[in-house]
Amino acid sequence: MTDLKIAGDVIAAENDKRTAALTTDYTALGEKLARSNIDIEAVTRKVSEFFVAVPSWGVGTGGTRFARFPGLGEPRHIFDKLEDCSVIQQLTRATPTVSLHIPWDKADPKELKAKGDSLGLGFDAMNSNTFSDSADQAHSYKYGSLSHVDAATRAQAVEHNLECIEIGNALGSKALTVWIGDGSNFPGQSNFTRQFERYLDSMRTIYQALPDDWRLFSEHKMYEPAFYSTVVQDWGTNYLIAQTLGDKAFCLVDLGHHAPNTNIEMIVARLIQFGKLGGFHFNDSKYGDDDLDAGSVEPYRLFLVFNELVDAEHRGVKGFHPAHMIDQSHNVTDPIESLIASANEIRRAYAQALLVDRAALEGFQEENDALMATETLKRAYRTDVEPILAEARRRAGGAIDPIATYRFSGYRARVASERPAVKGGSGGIV
Ligand SMILES: [Mn+2]
Repeated sequence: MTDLKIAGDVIAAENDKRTAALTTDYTALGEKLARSNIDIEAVTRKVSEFFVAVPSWGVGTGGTRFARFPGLGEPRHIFDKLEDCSVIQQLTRATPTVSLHIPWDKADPKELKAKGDSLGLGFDAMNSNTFSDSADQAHSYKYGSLSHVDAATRAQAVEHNLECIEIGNALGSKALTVWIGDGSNFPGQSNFTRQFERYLDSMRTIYQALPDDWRLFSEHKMYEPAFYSTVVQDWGTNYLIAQTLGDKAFCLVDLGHHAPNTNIEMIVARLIQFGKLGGFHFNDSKYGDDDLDAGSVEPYRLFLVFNELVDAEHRGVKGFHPAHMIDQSHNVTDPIESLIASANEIRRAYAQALLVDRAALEGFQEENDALMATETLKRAYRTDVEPILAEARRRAGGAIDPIATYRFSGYRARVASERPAVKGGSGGIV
C-alpha cells in the first residue's frame, strides 16, 4: 500500500472543480486534431507513458555562489527528500523515479529501497560527487578527481564511483552519471593531453565495474568550477569518451552546459545518429549554467530538442531509449512547485513534438520549401496541448491542476511544522 503524502480526497475534490471544463477542452482539441488526422487518444497515451526523473537535490532550496535563502519545511535528509519527490509524482504522475546523489543521499540501501517502495518511487541514474570534499576523505579534490595528477586521489575518486554503482545495484538503478569539476583556471596550469589520458584511464576502471545491464553517462560542461578549461568541456570530448569506453557508455546532455546560442537540438541529432545519446538533464538557461526551470526561458528550444527525439522515435532508431532527468536549482520558488511545473513543461514539449506532421515536413524539406517546413514545426508548437497533459494526469490518478492542488493541500505548511527551520544561509549550490 502506497504511503500517500497528499490525501486522495483532496485531489478528488480539486479535480471535481475542473473536470467539466477539462472535458469540454479535451473534446474540442480532439476535434481540432482530428481535422489534421491526429488521434488525440494516441497522443494522450504516449504522453502518459513519458516519464522524467526528479533529482533528489532539487527538492531542497538551491543557492548561488553568493548566498542561499532556505525555504520553509526544507527536507532534512534523503528520507524527507523522497517524501517531497513522492508529492510531485502523486500530483503529476510524470515522475515515478528519483535520481540520487552520493554522498549527499547516503543511507542504508535497504532503508532507501523500503522508503522508495512505500512511496511508490523507483530509483533512476546514480550520480557520483567528486567535485567537493567530504569530511572523512583522505585526498582533496581541490585540484581535480578522476584526472588528478596524483594516483592516490584518482584511485579514491574511482573507488567512490564504484561505491555508487554498488548502492545503485541494491536500489534497482541501471545507470551511473559521472560529472567532474576537473579543469584548470590558468593557461599552462594543466597539460590538456595528459589530463585527459588520466581521466580516460580512471573512467576505464569504472566502466569495467559496470554491470552488464547498466549504462554509464558522462556529462559535459564548458566551464565552472574551472574557468579556463574543463576536462569534459563539450559534446565532442564527451563523444570521444563514450566511443573510447565502449557500448555501455553514452553522452548525457545537460541543456545548461553549453555556450549561449549553441544549437543544442543539433547536438542531440548528431548523438542520436551515432548511437551515443544517453539522456538529458533538463533545465533552462539565459546565460550559462543557470539551472532555471525547464521551459521557463526558451520553451521553443525545448520543443526543438523533443522534435529530434520524436523524429528518432518515428524513424524507429534501434536501441533508442534516452534517460530523462531534471537538473535544476530552485532559489526563489517552492522547489516542489518548480519541479511540478518543469515535469509538465517537459511533457508539453513532448506532446507538441508528437503533433508535428512528419510526412509533410519531409516533403517540404525535399522541395526546399523552407518557409512551409518551419511553419510545420510552428503549427505543432502553437497548439495548446494543456488538455492532453491534464487528461493524462487525471486518468493516472494525478491532479488536473497540480500546482493549485498542491497549494490547496497545505503540504508545505504541514512539513514546515514537522521539520525544524534551517538556520543561516550558507553559500553554494546544494
Ligand atoms: Mn547536470
